[in-house]
Amino acid sequence: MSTLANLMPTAELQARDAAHHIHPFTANNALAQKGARVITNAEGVFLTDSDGERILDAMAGLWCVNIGYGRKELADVAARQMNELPYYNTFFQTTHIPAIDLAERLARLAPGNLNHVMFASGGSEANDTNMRLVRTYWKFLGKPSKQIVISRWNAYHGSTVAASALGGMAGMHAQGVPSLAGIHHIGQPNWWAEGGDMSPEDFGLMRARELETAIKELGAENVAAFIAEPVQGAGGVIVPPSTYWPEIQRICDENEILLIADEVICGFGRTGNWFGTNTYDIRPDVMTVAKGLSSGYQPIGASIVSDEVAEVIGRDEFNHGYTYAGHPVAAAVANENLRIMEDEDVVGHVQRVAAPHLAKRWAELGDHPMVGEVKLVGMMGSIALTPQKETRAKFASDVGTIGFMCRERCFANNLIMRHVGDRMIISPPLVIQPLEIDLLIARAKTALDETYEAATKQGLMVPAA
Ligand code: PXG
Repeated sequence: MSTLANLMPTAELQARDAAHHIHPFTANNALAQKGARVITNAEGVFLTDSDGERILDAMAGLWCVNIGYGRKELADVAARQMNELPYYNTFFQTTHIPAIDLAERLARLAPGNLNHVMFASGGSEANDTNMRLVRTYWKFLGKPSKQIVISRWNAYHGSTVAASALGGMAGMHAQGVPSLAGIHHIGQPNWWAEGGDMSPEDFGLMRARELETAIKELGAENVAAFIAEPVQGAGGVIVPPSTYWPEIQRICDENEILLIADEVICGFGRTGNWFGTNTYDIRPDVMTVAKGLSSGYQPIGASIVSDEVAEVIGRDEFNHGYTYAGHPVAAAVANENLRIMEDEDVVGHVQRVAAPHLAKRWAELGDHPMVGEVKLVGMMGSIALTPQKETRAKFASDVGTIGFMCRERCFANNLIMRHVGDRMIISPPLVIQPLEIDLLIARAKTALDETYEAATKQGLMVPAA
């Protein structure tokens, strides 16, 4: 296998990285001391680092490399498109073939009447678009007071100013997010952490009805939309109780509120169907997509909107757009990625092979002494670490202490499994094969055993008071 980058000693690459490169969501000074792991190439579900270690990537990059690494077709399409038309915009009465092809394909794949696509370069940008789009929709309809977008605590909708305000990550709100007027948050359907003595079903209903209460308090005449991920991803793969989505749909329908499904993670097969919207039988007016759209091979995102929303937004000029919206190279690569997904029936592979095998093996982790809740929808899963599963106890140590320890043990065992607080999460490439799933589980068990041993030795297996 050819390697382009690891001609230099790892320590030297790390030193140069530390000297000039600021990493996202990272305490950079601490990382500089330790040195970042240098990833040099990848194939299938495996990454290779600059020391030649092969790492099983159970996060598909950042929830995005759905068809796996090393698909030459995508590189070929990118090169061809670069030679033919490397760039042109679609602002001023022009268009190009990759944007036409991709918009048409997305309209065919997206559920229901979601037939119109506005492009962006990623999920954050697409959610910024959505924020302005739903407000402009109501303005064009003669209801300009409908401006508030309701979201949820512990939601992730991106890192731009609007998207981070829309999201519900406390750590992000604490850092430079202005309190954008017109965003309101309600609780999340996280039964394990917040459900108390309620049954998951009752808790799901209660959390959904917080939307109804919020709409009543704010006035339906002031609310533009509700935005949510079908399954919260970055929040820790929080799978909502079965009662949650039907109730949310009812409330949106009865109150003339647009529903925005943020499918940036759930889209393109992740939940076992083309969209999370299919899995939960949701009828959104707007869908945010990115990540799996191109399997991460190019930066691209989009808002996919209903016939009705598109008609209204088309009544006048919508003063919005990004230079790279529908970039021809990104669009061509996304289109080829989706062609492969369709021709190779990747969603069928998930339904028939990968998800059933992963479900069986992932459930085994529930036998581990420090694993509580075990959740999996299609190919996104989580386990809650706990010092006492019967009581769903949190650890006495700071949130994330044990999760971080476990992630470090995964990393040391050549498995990429993330932690969110004290939950461990996975989202492997959809093309993963059963033997690779077995390896994933074996490494996860080793990492859990090592974490348990260390936590016990350090006296950390203690429930919070
Ligand atoms: N919506 C959702 C649901 C996402 O998961 C975005 C929007 C923003 O997309 P872009 O392409 O602008 O990043 C995301 C992104 C993590 C992590 O730590 C998750 C994301 C991004 C970065 C880190 O799990 N999701």
